[in-house]
Amino acid sequence: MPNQTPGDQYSFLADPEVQKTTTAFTTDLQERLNFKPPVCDVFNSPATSLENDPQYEFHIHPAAKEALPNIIDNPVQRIIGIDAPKGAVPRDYKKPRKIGIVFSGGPAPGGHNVIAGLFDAMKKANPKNRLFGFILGPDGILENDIMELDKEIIDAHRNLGGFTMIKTGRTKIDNKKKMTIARENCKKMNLDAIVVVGGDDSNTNAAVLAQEFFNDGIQVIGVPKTIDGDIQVKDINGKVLCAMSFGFHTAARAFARSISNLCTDSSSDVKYWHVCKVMGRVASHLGLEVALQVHPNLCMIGEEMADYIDTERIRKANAAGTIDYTAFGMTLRHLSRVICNGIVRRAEVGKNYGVIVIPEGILEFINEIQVFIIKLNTIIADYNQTHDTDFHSDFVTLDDKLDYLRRLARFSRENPSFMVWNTRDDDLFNDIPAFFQEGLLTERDSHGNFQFSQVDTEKVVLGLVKDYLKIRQDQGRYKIGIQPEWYQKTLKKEGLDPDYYGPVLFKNYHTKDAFLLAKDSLISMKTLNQELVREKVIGKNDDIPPAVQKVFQSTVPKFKTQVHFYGYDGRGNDPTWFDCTYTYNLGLTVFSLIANNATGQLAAIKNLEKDFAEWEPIGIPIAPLMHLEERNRKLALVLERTVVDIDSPAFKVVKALREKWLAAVPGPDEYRRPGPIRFSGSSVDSKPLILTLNNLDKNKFI
Ligand code: FBP
Repeated sequence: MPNQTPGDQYSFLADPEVQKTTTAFTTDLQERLNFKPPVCDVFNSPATSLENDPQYEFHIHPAAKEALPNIIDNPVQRIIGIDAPKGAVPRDYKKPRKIGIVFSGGPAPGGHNVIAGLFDAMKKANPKNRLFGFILGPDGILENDIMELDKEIIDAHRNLGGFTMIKTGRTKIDNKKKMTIARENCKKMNLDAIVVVGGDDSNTNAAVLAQEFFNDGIQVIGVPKTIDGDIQVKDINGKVLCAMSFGFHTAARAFARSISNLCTDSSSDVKYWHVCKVMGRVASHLGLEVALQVHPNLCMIGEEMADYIDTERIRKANAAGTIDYTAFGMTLRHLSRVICNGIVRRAEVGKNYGVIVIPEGILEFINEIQVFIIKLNTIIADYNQTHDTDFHSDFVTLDDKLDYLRRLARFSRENPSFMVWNTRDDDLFNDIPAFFQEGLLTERDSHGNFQFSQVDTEKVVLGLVKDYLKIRQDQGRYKIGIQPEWYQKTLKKEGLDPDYYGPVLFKNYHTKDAFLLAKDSLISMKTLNQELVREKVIGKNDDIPPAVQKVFQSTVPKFKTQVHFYGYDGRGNDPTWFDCTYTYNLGLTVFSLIANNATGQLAAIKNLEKDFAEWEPIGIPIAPLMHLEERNRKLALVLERTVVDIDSPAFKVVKALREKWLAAVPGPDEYRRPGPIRFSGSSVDSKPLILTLNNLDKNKFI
């Protein structure tokens, strides 16, 4: 067009309606930013102090006592309000402070509110207090990459998901050199305290830093973050101190909402099995919560697999006077059988569709995979140690890695004392699909953890399921059940007598009201033809009537799947009311701990499982929660992760309802619609369902 400048070309963007429609500052966003989470009553006081709560007991590991002497005897501390007039707030409490905060590990909804709560409490105590964020996780501490967090940036992130304000990272400050750099940088900045918002490994790091910085007077406070829900704290008598890490509720609600939509879609076009892998590196808490929220047809819980005992195998072994070690814990093959049985049973009532929930970390609980993971962890760590280089840089392709393993297997033949990788391991490993081999050989994270999110767990399980379904189909033991009315209608439409063909086609033709099941022997048009001729229903040279062909074809299952991964999307979700309020109060708790000179404590809110009015901010000592675990081939002191307790009410409820949710009976499915994440109003979904169930009287669940 003549005489048109590039600016003119887009002049329509100045139109107020276009601007209103395209602004990123939506009404929903404004509402979120303006939301003020309620605060626990103690925080309405002008200041707070700490009170020891001696009712809790911990089993203290001697290694923790030795490594963390200055913080091992920390008590559980309750935060209480001081009703002093403003001027009478203790001087120490309101002295000017500089505090640094770092996000560590995967994002979890609510992190920004920890910062907002801390900032508001700091400013309330003394407007001169200053807050700094380390950029990109612990790397920010090591590289002195830090930014001051002022009201403007904090206000722009209130109640929003992600860790976008200061980002995050997975670096660990795990050796003397890094520790010295961290100390120097914190001192250079004159920091009074640092706050580590992280999961089990990061809070382990927080405890180590608290010990290291103890004599420097730099306090360290941890905050329980992870969507995986595996930071839950109880004392040795089972008294709950922290029922759930933050971020879990939002992620579970987000996953459940999407999976519920799949249930609706799947039961509408009735042709797909949707296989949904749900995040959670090891523990299946997210899978369990999603199951309770959605009522999928099948849901696997890793912890249950580890506990599985094959009584039939044990019986056979006893009879033979031997011990069958494979009878303990579920094998991959057995897992695929359990899934297949569900699929086959639904097919028999005409339901050739459904939804399966598989936790990301399920393979961790499968015996044979666990063995591979441990062996490969050892091999990789040994290689790195011996060669002072990196296994993954030296063996770039899968073939290179397999070749190295083969050499180890050969070595073991010549040196029987080398047992880490023998020829049997090598043969078994070579039997599994290449993508899974690759997954098992992926780089471990900086904490030495196997990265389950990098493995196509669902593909591994599905591959086996498909193979077994094919076997059952070939044996004639996987059929789609036919509605009797439809059968009658289809044959009559062609002028055929249903009762003439029925007994030849179906094994249960005369069972009243049952879905009709084709005989096992009918597995192809050819076998159908043979059967009809043998039973003299058609002549040798006759064609099978089209209506009979149509009926037969409808009994042949097509196992069509759609695979989904629910992880990063839920992790980035804007927090629910529960997580917004939880994290804001965690931020306030962090400041109370710091202002009252605590260090080596985990900020927490007790009674999360109860109504908000009963929530109680506390500090939990981190050191007594540590135990020894093998990491990178060495025993390391780490914060103990909580996995799903298969004796818990929540698990027992899922177990008891599984058969109902499978819905392998005529009639509708049992799906539950958890609805969208709402920011107001109260419902049973306002907090994790597992918290509500696990808070019920356990005696009812025996
Ligand atoms: P955190 O324990 O650090 O909170 O991370 C949990 C998690 O979201 C897991 O569920 C998942 O396996 C893992 O992070 C994915 O890690 P990455 O972000 O490095 O891919």
